[in-house]
Amino acid sequence: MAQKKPLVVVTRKLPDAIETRMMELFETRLNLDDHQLTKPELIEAVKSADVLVPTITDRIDAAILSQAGPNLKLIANFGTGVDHIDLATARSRSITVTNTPGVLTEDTADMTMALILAVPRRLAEGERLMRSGDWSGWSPTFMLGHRIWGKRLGIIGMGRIGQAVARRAKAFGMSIHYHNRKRVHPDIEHELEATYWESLDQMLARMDVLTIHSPHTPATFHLLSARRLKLMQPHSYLINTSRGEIVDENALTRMLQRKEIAGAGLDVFEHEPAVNPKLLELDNVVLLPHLGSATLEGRVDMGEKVIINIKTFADGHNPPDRVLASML
Ligand code: 8YV
Repeated sequence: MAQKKPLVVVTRKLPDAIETRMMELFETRLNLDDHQLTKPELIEAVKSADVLVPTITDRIDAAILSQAGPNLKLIANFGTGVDHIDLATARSRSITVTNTPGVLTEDTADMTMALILAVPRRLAEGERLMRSGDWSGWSPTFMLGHRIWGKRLGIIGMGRIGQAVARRAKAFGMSIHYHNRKRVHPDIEHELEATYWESLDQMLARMDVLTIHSPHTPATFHLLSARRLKLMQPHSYLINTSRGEIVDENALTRMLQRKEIAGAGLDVFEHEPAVNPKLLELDNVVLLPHLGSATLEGRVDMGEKVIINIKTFADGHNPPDRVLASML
């Protein structure tokens, strides 16, 4: 007898190829106009779905999960970070959670490298000047930035994305330093010629550029607190393509305003999509609207992973990308 197809509720618009395939495989409910689901809509989704496919824009907290219907057995997140999902409550309700690791590593590392170049070389500032029509011409001391070749890059979080950034930065002549909960394998340290800093505080005080690649967990919330940010040198830059909550955005903004650090490249914000309005007034920052993994190829790969996770689960097997709270 043919198995009943699971009802899969997708909260945001996904690439066409992914939505088409999902509709072939599952009973799929799409979000055609791509609006962010309201709380009542999210509750209605968890009440009826067998599988929920959320994204970072959906807060799947205990209150939402307490409304889940008996059929909801899988949350197949479209994205790697799962800080918007209450994993403990999901587990207590026997709901499996999966994510999409690996496929957005290179795209996110590319965007990080773009910011590592853009901020010290004043790329966005120069572009704004050109569009303003106010460029009066070249001069030897005009709009000087800073060289990145030969500088020290401090990577906070040396997982897949941190290592992919390190490879790129090494090719640009930067020396690689990192802080991680665990020291990485000696072969990786050797390949990247990377120096491990057990003490984040000590690393912060000695780097020219810092870049964050940790997940957002209770342990990393405001990891870069006002106190830690103050350890950075005045000529140094901060890049963040991970999660805004890891940095105290108000403290960072104050330091940028006072030129206590030289600049920042931010793709993520503490209260997305809101941005501290004072950041918008500053020239020494490059701000991007969470574009780290925003390539068509990456989003299709993420969708493929979601499909594989759902299909494997529906066929009665353990999906490949299960997220366990203990992994974070
Ligand atoms: C995605 C991300 O855009 O996968 C992640 O963790 O931060 C992003 O690159 C987003 O999370 C999709 O839900």
